[in-house]
Amino acid sequence: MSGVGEARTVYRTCPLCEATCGLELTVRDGEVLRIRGDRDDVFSRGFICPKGSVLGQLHADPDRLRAPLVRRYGRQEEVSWDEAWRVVAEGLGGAVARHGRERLAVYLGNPNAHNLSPLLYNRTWVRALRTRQRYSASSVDQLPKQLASGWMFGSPTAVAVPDLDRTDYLLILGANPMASNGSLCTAPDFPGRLRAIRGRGGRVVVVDPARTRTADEADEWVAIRPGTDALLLAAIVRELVVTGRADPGDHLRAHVSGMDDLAVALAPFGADTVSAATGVSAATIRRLAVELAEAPSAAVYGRMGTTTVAFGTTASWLVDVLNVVTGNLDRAGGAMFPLPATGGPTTRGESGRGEGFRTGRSRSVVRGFPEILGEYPAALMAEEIEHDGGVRALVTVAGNPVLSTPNGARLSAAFGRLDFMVSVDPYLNETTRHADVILPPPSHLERSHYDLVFTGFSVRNTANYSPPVFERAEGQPDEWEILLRIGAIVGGIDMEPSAIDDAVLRGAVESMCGDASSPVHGRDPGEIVSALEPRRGPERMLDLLLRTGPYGDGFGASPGGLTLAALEAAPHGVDLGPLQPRMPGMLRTQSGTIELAPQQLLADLPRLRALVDAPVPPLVLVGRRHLRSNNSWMHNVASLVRGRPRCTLQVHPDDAASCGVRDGDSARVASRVGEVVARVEVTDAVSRGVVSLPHGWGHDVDGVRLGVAREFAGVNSNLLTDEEQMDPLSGNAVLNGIPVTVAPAG
Ligand SMILES: Nc1nc2c(c(=O)[nH]1)N[C@H]1C(S)=C(S)[C@@H](COP(=O)(O)OP(=O)(O)OC[C@H]3O[C@@H](n4cnc5c(=O)[nH]c(N)nc54)[C@H](O)[C@@H]3O)O[C@H]1N2
Ligand SMILES: Nc1nc2c(c(=O)[nH]1)N[C@H]1C(S)=C(S)[C@@H](COP(=O)(O)OP(=O)(O)OC[C@H]3O[C@@H](n4cnc5c(=O)[nH]c(N)nc54)[C@H](O)[C@@H]3O)O[C@H]1N2
Ligand code: SF4
Ligand SMILES: [Mo]
Repeated sequence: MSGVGEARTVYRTCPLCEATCGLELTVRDGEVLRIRGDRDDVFSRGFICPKGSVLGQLHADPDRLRAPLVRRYGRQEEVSWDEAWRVVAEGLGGAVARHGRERLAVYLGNPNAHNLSPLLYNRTWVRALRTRQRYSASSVDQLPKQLASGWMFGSPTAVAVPDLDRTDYLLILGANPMASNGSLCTAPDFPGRLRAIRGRGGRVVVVDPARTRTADEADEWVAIRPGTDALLLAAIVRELVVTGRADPGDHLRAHVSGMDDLAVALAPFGADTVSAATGVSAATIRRLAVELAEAPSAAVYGRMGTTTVAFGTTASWLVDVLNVVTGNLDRAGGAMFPLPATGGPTTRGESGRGEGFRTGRSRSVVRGFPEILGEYPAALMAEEIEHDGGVRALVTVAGNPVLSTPNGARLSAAFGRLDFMVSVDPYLNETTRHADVILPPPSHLERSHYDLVFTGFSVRNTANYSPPVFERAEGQPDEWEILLRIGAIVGGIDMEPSAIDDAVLRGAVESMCGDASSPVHGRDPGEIVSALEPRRGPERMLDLLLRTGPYGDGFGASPGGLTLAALEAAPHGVDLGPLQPRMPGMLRTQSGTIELAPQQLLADLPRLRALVDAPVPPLVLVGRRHLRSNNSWMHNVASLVRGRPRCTLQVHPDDAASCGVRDGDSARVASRVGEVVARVEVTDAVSRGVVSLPHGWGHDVDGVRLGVAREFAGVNSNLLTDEEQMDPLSGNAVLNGIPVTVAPAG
């Protein structure tokens, strides 16, 4: 450690969103003096957004918990770690002993995906709980995309991303990367990469019910009625089929199955048929089909607006069908598959074929909904708690479902009735206020970082490791140690986290040594374990994955290959080059083909056809994001929330007039499940019949410890979203297109 007063410069990947920007931090004595974009970062080249520069404020936030809290007589009080563990053992262990494991639930929130500890150890500790009551933010987000990918390509991790830096034509549906910086498409400086498409003569088209900043930057904005993208996409695909333009291309033709079935199944979705329901003219639909077919290269990219709707899986499937039938899947400038340095399900095992993707190994108790990816939909959590014999104990890790999942009021009430709840979280917020024990993780600057997830969704293959900036405070365990200890307590495993880590590592090495596709196949596991000395914890696991990954040194098999040591010596990251074609080797379907017409999706098409004639609600609610906000949990940083209020209800001028509300008024917004009073912003940036409210707000509830956020409280849009509304294929919540009424408040 440097002496008093000495400033030092360190480099670090931002852990806040999927863009994974490189940051340059100037720090002194446990304090951050300045953060700016790292100009030498191999991927982000100096780009930074306003959130990336507040890691110092988050670290120093007096409301950030630095010691565990235990509820005593209705109040959460600071206690020592030893005391907290005693209460967890008694409370959680006791609840499981009394009620059984199936009445213990787990909810994993979004920051898990940005954090090495849970990414490497969730499987271990969650499995030790031996409960099927598992939930996560996936089912209020990207789950439909993963399900569609699972059925088409055989693996839910096989998500095609637009090859942003080389494409000539980008069709964006339901994403606003100018605010979100991109999702399932890791691209630091997404704005710059978008402008570059147009700069090189390409074209960008945005399909969105709102004229977003991204739509403003595009060549064309196509206003669509919320929830109808699947119809639009089906009509574009059908148009290509009937005009004889549908062709996967020379590179892919032999690896595609189901073209004929697809053509028959989409026959009912003519451009004229879907036009009124989507609000997109038949001429526009036909033109988009021609443009996509004729562009030298093109990529179709769908995000939140296409997944968090009643046809989320169908729309996600059709996005990739469109990429295939325009000949753009798996080729430069099209939609491609990254090859992450740590490998994954599509790099291991037999090449080009697999077991396919299965769901439904268990069913939720109340609605009998099938498990997908080992989880039930987050929208079912309340009902699974409320019934007799329901969930009695809960562990949340890095999640705030009261603000992020539908019908937050019902869920909050259900949480209040639990026997015991543990939250691993740095804040006492709308969700964790229900916890009997809150276990705080180290700050984002006290832990190491590597993007295990987002390198799998990245527009360029790169690898970048960041060591902790600051040492953890005395007594503060690392997050993986917290998680493994919870698993051990509930699982009745009498082992320290370090010993569990040893066992998990040993198991992983043994399985690799027995896997014919691994570079260490046939080697002595003991030799590999020794070669990883003296590393422990996430670093040791990461080194193992890197060295056995597609660019790895294979523990000597490929001298000069990637290791964690090589990344430690490269603080600005290692560039592994542009995306490369990966078909057909990455397929894991049973057929060994890209399945264009999965049975489950075809069987559901009559429901989509019925949407054509369904009554149209006069006013529906959609969500939006703002660059200075990040889901629910960064509103306690003053520099991000000051200024113009951001939690406003955007209303089209015509709708404002017919509802009798004016700009700046308070309006009562009501849905089937609840109501909120929000400040009105009249703007023609939303289409007629659509109102928009951001999520993640509503911090003025009793018992939260968020001094700043409380002042800029806003309202919780998930008091309006409806837990009964879901995509029936994936169980994903419908967060866009909620029927609402708007009236002057009071
Ligand atoms: N600044 C900031 N960045 C973030 C986040 C954040 O909260 N703030 N959150 C991060 C997370 S967790 C995620 S998943 C990503 C999400 O990243 P994006 O997917 O880019 O998310 P949004 O900005 O919500 O954009 C969704 C868009 O869909 C539109 N929309 C709504 N309904 C429909 C519809 O039916 N059809 C179509 N075509 N469009 C529709 C909305 O108007 C909105 O413009 O952002 C990440 N980045
Ligand atoms: N209406 C509507 N609802 C939405 C959305 C929408 O567009 N509209 N978007 C959805 C999407 S895409 C997502 S991803 C979800 C997010 O849903 P959640 O993941 O449930 O919610 P977040 O707001 O991300 O809450 C993150 C929690 O993690 C804590 N945290 C932050 N960093 C760490 C860490 O390093 N370790 C630990 N242990 N905890 C940490 C924070 O304090 C906070 O409590 O919201 C969804 N909800
Ligand atoms: S765009 Fe995302 S990764 Fe980059 S600085 Fe902002 S929050 Fe961090
Ligand atoms: Mo998300």
